[in-house]
Amino acid sequence: MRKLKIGIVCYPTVGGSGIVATELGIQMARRGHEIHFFSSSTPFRLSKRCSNVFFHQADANQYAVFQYPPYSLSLASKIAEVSRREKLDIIHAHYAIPHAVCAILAKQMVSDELKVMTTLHGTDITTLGYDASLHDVIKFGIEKSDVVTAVSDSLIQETYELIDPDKEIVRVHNFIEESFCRVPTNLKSELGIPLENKVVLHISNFRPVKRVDQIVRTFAKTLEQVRATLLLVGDGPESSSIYHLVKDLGIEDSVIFLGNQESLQEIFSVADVFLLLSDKESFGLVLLEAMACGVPCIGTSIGGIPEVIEDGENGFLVPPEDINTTKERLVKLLTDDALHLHMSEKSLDTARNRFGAEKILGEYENLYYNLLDKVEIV
Ligand code: GMT
Repeated sequence: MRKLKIGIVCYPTVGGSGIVATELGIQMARRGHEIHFFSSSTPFRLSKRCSNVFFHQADANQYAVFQYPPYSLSLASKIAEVSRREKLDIIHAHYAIPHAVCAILAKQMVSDELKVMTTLHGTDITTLGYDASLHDVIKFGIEKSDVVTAVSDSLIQETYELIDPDKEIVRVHNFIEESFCRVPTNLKSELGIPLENKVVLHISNFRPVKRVDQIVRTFAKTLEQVRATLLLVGDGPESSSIYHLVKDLGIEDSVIFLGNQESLQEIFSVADVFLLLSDKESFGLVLLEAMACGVPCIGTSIGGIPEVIEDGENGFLVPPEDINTTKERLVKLLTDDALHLHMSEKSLDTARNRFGAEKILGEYENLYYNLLDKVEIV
């Protein structure tokens, strides 16, 4: 089969959609395809040089006449220029706006032969989709893409409910690489966590939707029954209020704020349980990362989380806002060693067998080739 030339458009910052797009590109390059990333700066996780991988930066033009620099136009122009010069086959846009729309514009500038695949990640629908002023442009981005995927069945359903596009949407779950696994580490003693303490972990961008307040409140109640430390990783709009909540609850000695971190495998490797109590979550890539390190998860039974956590098998699902049930499940998992071992093994199995990179990359690769069906494949 002919190797493909694929453009990947994504956000560069720490965040699920950018991470998935970057890992996908790197893995496709390892499969021999030529990958061209388009973003406003080098995507987080694309730090090392990889063969077959190119990066094209789109800069917003700063002219006095523009009250707001038109980044989307610069991005579309960059995609068109590189697609023409490098003869790209496909542009794979991650996130509906502006990326899908920029890719469609670039296609119109270049040729109909250039195919556009769009992957919906979550907030592009579940948050922006509620904004009436963006509804039509999101719908346009979906309908004019040659193929559209979404990272969970739940997100597909929500897209039809909110946007009602006249377009088939294919589910391609997020994936985790084999190499993402538990590693030996001294982190627990480095952080001064007593060895007998259990470690509860949460990682996110600290946006309101992540409900980090619920995590802190649940943990405070758990401390009445279990000796434990809460590790909070990430940074975002809620960070300060969470810090104040921890103080108000008088649990500062049991909570460690690590901010944004790069070596996540080490952090997962000291955790006993991972908590994700979001209000909205189309998938929860971080759950897969935890599971791949053998860490059972407790998550809210919303969005795509139930497609990852099987209640009572590889973790627990809890109703949103139900701190008592969440605390009960957390205490059980932290104190019942046999249950913990069972769920840890099931978590590893879920990460490797249901969401392993090989399987999911194959699904993307098939979609790429199907898209180019009419193009001669040699
Ligand atoms: O809110 C985030 O976690 C960031 C957001 C993004 O767009 O980068 O993540 C979304 O995409 C991830 C990758 O597909 C999913 O795992 C997250 O569940 C999804 N976030 C939400 O739906 C809130």
